[in-house]
Amino acid sequence: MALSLKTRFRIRRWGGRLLLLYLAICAAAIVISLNGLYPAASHRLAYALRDPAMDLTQPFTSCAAAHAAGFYNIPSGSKAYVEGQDRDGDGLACEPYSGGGPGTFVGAGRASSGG
Ligand SMILES: [Ca+2]
Repeated sequence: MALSLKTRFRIRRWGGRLLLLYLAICAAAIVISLNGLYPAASHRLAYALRDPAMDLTQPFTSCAAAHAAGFYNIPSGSKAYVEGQDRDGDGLACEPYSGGGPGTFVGAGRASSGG
């Protein structure tokens, strides 16, 4: 059975669209799976997408969001510093809840630890 040139073109065109749809579904499934497995990564990704330079030019909405993204001890000189997120007023916001948290501040070329 010989297909006409027009029919073969249609099949090829729809095949390409189906392939793109299949790839989009696979990408969505991967993102959803990773989001479930690594929620901290999704917070960091969301922040990275909002701020491509990852230099913390904007404050986090809460310390929980900062911690979920792996940021602690945000110094008062940073644009990400929010006075309301510095409970003890020592110039470091979003400190670990109990000494020696796992995260470090990486914005503005500074790193700090402790409270
Ligand atoms: Ca503090």
